[in-house]
Amino acid sequence: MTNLRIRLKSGEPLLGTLITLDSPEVALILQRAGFAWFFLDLEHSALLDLKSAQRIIEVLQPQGYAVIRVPDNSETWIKHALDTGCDGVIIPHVGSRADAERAILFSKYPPLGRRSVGIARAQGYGSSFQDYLSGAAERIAVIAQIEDVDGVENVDDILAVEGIDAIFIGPYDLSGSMGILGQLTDPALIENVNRVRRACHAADVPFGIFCPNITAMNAELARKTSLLAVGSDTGHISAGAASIFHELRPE
Ligand code: 3PY
Repeated sequence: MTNLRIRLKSGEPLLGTLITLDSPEVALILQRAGFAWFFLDLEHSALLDLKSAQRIIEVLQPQGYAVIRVPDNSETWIKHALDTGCDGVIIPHVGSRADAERAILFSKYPPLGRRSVGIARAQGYGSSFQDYLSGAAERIAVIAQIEDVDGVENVDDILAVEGIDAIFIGPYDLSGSMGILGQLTDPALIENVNRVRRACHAADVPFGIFCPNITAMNAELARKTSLLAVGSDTGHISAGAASIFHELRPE
């Protein structure tokens, strides 16, 4: 399968969803439903840890792309996450050039960064060690999440950092940082999202966004957005179950 970095560059939309449950089965069901990439949310889920994330990645690859959102932009989290063999990392709250440079420093092997060398699933537990080391720069996507006003203000500086493979908007946190938490249709939020979108297009860097629902996702698809995540595993289960009761017609 084409690696995630190359796939992102193709500009063809990639549809995914958030994974928050410690369940390879649920992830597999969502993959069979059609999702192509998976946003494993270690920033927020109390159920996912690196071990459960790796088990989920094992069932999703190679048919799908699995990306870990690390809890923070730290060397320890990023190197542990990448050693699971995921296809990329999402770094939350990238607000400045310095934040973007840190993410690259910790995600890329030398000479671009200083990721240290482990012997884990990513490296085939040693069996494909050299291949992984030489292919990692080409294969692993580093996705910077812009979800604060600072990130919007500094988007051009963030995009200028070599190694940033895509930008992904967190609309909820962005709305919170603007003082309009959860108001995702507010024109001021939409303008900030579009500002980042325009900067990504100008820099030829893939643009992505979290979509709370299918209406938002269709609107993004119409705009040819590259990287889309709609809803979450728990949300899909909940909506599926609720639809039974909405449509129930007792005699
Ligand atoms: C947000 O909307 O803030 C998110 O981080 C969702 O990915």
